[in-house]
Order: sequence, then C-alpha cells, then structure tokens
Amino acid sequence: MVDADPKGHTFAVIGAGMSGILAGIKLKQAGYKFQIFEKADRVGGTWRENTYPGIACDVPSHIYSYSFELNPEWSEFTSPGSEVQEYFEGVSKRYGVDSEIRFREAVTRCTWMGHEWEIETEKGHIERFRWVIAATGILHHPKYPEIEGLDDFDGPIFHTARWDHNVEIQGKKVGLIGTGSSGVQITAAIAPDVEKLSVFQRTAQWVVPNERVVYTEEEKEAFRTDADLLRNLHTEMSTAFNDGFATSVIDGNSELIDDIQKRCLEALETVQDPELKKKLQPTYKAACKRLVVSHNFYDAVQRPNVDIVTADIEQIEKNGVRAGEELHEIDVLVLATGFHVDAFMRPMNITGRNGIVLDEVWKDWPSAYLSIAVPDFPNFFMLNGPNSPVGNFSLIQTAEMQFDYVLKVVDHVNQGDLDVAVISQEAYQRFDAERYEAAKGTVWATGCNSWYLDNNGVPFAWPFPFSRFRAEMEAPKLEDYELAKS
Ligand code: N01
Repeated sequence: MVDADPKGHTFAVIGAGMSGILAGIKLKQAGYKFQIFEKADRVGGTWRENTYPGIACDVPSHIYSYSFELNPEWSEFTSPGSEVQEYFEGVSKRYGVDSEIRFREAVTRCTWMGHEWEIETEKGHIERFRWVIAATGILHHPKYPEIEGLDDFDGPIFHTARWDHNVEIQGKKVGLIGTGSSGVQITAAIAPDVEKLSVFQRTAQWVVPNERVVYTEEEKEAFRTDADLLRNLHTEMSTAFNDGFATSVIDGNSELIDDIQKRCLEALETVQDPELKKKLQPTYKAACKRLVVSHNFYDAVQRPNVDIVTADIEQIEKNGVRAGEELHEIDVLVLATGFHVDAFMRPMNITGRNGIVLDEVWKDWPSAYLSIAVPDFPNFFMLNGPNSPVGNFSLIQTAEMQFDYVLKVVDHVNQGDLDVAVISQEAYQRFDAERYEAAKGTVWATGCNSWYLDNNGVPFAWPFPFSRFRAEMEAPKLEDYELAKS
C-alpha cells in the first residue's frame, strides 16, 4: 500500500455496513492506514440484521449500488434483502476490505487525547488513531413498544430486525404490530402462509404501488457486457430521483407529491370492502411519513385470513393482544415498531476536547454540521450522521459524497503543517439554524407523526435541494473549520 500520509495518520472506522465498507475501500485506494471495527461477525449492517420474510430494498437496486461497483446481477428492479447483503459481502471481499475488519469488536469508548483519539473496544483493547469515521448507521437500534403486558405474552415474540427463523409461522396465528415499510413487506410475504394474521395498525400508511420487475437473463447479459448501459441506467435513475422525488419532499406544496398521492389513492381503490378501505385511508399528506412501497400489500390485506385491527392496543396478554374490547388470539407476535433513530453511535461513550461528552451535547436531539461534524470533536466525522438526507437521496450516493468531503478535509490537513480539524461552533450554529428553519417547509412537517421528527416535532433530515448537498460536499468550506497543529 502506498503511504499517502507521510505523518502516518491512521483512521478508525466504526461499523462495517454500507458506509463503513465504502470508507474502507476509499481509504485503501487513497493509501491511508485504517482499521474497521465491527460489532457483529459479518459485514452488511442493516442488511445483515434485517432478514424478515419479504425484505427487499424499496429503492431501485441499480441506484442502491456503489457508483464504482455497479452490479449487472441484480435480479429485480427492487431486489430482495439477501441479495443486497450478498452484494456488500462480495464488494467487501473484492476490494480487500474484509481483512481490515475486526469483527465481534464493538467500540465502547472514544476519547480525544489532545492530538489523537483513544479507542477502547468491548474486548478491552485500547488503541490510538488520528482520525475517526463513525459509519454506524441510522436504523439499527430496535424500538420496542411500551405496551402493558409485553412480557406476559406466552409465545415467541421478536422485533423485525431480530427475526427468529427458528420459530415456525406456517399455519400459526401471527400478530404484527406496526405498518411501516417493514410491517407492510412482512404482511404481504407471510399472509398466504399463516392461519391468521392480525395486523395492528395505529396509523394508516400511504402505499405507493410499484410493479414487480424481474430482470431477464438477456437484460442481465446486456448489463454484463455493456458497461455503458449500466452506467447510463445508474445516471438516469439517480438524476430522475434527485431532480424528482428528492426535490419534491422539501416542498410541502409540491405537485409531484400530489401526483404520488393520486397514484396511492388509485391503488387503494383496489380494496373492495368499503370498511377496510376506510381503515387503510390515511388522513395526512402522502410522503409526510416515509412512503411505503408495495405491489402486493392491498392484495394481502384482502385475504380472508388477514385482519387489519385499528382499535387501540390496550394490553398484551398471555394468549394475545387486547385491542379495544377484543382479545386477538395469537401464537407468534412480531414487533414492526421501528428504530431509535436518534442513537447514531450511542451508547458508545464519546468524549471530545475539554472533556465534552457527546451524550451531553446531543441530550435534546443529535445534530451535526452538514451531517458530518460536531464542534469540540476534532478529527471525528460521520457518514449518514444526523441531518443526513435519509428520506431524500440514495443513502449510498449520500455516503459516497460525504466520504469524499471528509477526505478533502483530511488531505488539506495532512498536506499542510496541521493535524487537527474541528468544525467551529459558529459554523455549526449557522448551519443548524438555517436547517431548522428550512425543515419547517418540508412535506415531513405537514402534520403527521413519523420517525423523521425530532423531540420538538421538527424534521431532522436534510431539508435543502440535492444541488446544495452536492455543492457543499464537493467543496468543503475549510474556513468553517478550526485547523491547528496539536
Ligand atoms: O419502522 P417505522 P419500519 N403501538 O418506524 C407502529 C427503512 N426500511 O421498521 O405510524 C402500535 O416506519 C408505527 O405506528 P405509527 C425505511 O426507511 C426500509 O417499518 O407511528 N403501533 C408504525 O406503523 C423505513 O421507513 C426498507 O402510528 C406502533 C410502525 O410501528 C424505516 O426503515 C424496509 C407502536 C413503525 O414504523 C423504518 O421502517 C424496511 C405502538 N406502541 C424498513 N409503536 C426498505 O425496503 C410503533 N408503532 C429499504
């Protein structure tokens, strides 16, 4: 490996999911020394952890790929989760990143020691690194509902991100709490196999109909043999997405959102029973919550063995779930109740300069300059950190652009007589105030409850156009940083 860094600066990358693998590949290519720490025994992050029936990426596979590693083998327009997992495992091996990962070694502590970070892992290993890249993901801390009696249930009970494949659901009475993207995919997948499926829906979802497109062998062969075809497809899809949907969500009055809502309503019309249709009709604007994409949810819920329960859950009992007055008898209970989206790297103990603790800085809600850096935490960057465009652009494209930004800052420091970069309080506050104001005009702020909202009910995702994100990432404003020699 070429040593791009004459000062021997080293990187700790935390997490070997999509963005951690990306960081490894790019650091390797740039000639930097790095170590990736991964809590689990395999790469893949969210795709390793979510193995529930029906899991698929609802973003088109040809844009849910690294731009430098397009994949002609995707089986479908939106491919199954297991294929996405295989893709990341394959890329990680092919680029030689696997050998730089310390598996089963969660980082428990990061402490800034004045000129470098001290990192401690769950195995008690303590090491020092000049730079830290937190690539720990967003949707990875399962959120268990606070429902009375949850522990009293007699049968198997698990969260969607902890699916227990030892539990037989075939021919069983299954209860499913939650109708977000996970709940909807599971409903469609398991409805034909179970005796009874009781879906506990607290809020109706807008469900965008998509058609299932399976790529033919001829199409895949064309992708394999014509690199331009694949590249153009990636470019076209990215542009359409970034100029279309990504632009519309930041405008609460967008016509495109109205069109999407119309398409959702047309799909809802396929539900025959007026009472069921009424239950499934949302009362807020489409895309206010993250849109759910499905070609078969409405078919599934019209099966005679599926019950959409909208009465409030009173409590969970030994044999089932009591909603309203009625006890719904259940053998297996699945919690599709989402994730703690404000955790990010936590519960890791992170202490920056002057003993400032991240948990304290983020006690109300996490936020970061351009989603990447936090004042008082020198040489520490995040990929897909707080305020990232989670619901707007492809997470992979976002992470690639964020990483390129980080590398530009690092290169600048390394090439000068410097070794520390920390975002200034002033720059962070200026950005955060602007972001907070802009967030109020987005579709996510049009009057619904969702995981996009912070504790004050203000959306935390990137509220500006794609063009601004690209411009910010392409040309870091180095004047916003305090650059120093330690
Ligand atoms: O979680 P969610 P998810 N009693 O938070 C309900 C990504 N993803 O795992 O709407 C009753 O969206 C809650 O009800 P309400 C994607 O970004 C991607 O489904 O709050 N119900 C809601 O229905 C997605 O957005 C793919 O009223 C309770 C549900 O649980 C994100 O992950 C696939 C409750 C939670 O929905 C999260 O999706 C899957 C309670 N106490 C996921 N508590 C792809 O295909 C919560 N709920 C890429």
